[in-house]
Amino acid sequence: MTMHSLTLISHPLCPFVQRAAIVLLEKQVAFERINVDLNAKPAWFLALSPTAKVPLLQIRQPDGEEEILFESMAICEYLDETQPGPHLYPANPVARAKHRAWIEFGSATLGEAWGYLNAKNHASAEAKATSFKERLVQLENVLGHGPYFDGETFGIAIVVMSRSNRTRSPCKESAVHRKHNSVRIRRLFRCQIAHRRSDFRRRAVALHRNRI
Ligand SMILES: N[C@@H](CCC(=O)N[C@@H](CS)C(=O)NCC(=O)O)C(=O)O
Repeated sequence: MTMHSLTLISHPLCPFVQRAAIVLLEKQVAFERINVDLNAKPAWFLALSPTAKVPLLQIRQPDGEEEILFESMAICEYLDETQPGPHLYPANPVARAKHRAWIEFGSATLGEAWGYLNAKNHASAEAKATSFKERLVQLENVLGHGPYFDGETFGIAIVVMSRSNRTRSPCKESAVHRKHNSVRIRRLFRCQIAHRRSDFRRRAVALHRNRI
């Protein structure tokens, strides 16, 4: 294993960043974290990020060579392939393809939650909430007895699905409405993935300690 250093260029609330951070923690890989102000993106960040989005993973080799990766799932796959520890994708190609497909589904579900929290009017909020809830039911069904996507095995798909529950409302609407929204989001997720078993709670505590 090459002795490179890893820096996760982040934002504290970003669920896409949290995916990469969970994989790093799960694999027990040391990394640094730099938070970027997404409301005032620094020039160095814009120069590194083709999409102007977090996360970025900066990989520094001992010889000074540096690589930058963007897109959370590309980062997670790179980490899974290069870092020691249990693999977070299944070895079986069919199972792996299913994981990737449900990861896409999980990302789109996150988009619905975001759309709900940022809805400009009641009608679109309701439409987003409905489709969000339908997707949660689908996720709940595919999880079966859990606690993870593949039963007892912790994997990348559950990482992606579970991070949506940290979504918070940005400040587009009044404080009261925001509070109402975030209570509703929590309620929507209550039956979901995050606290299924004590093992997941242990991981949640580790995440909290690492402030991701
Ligand atoms: N598809 C990207 C999405 C990343 C993303 O949307 N990041 C948000 C923060 S959660 C961001 O950086 N937004 C800044 C912007 O859109 O200006 C990924 O998976 O990495």
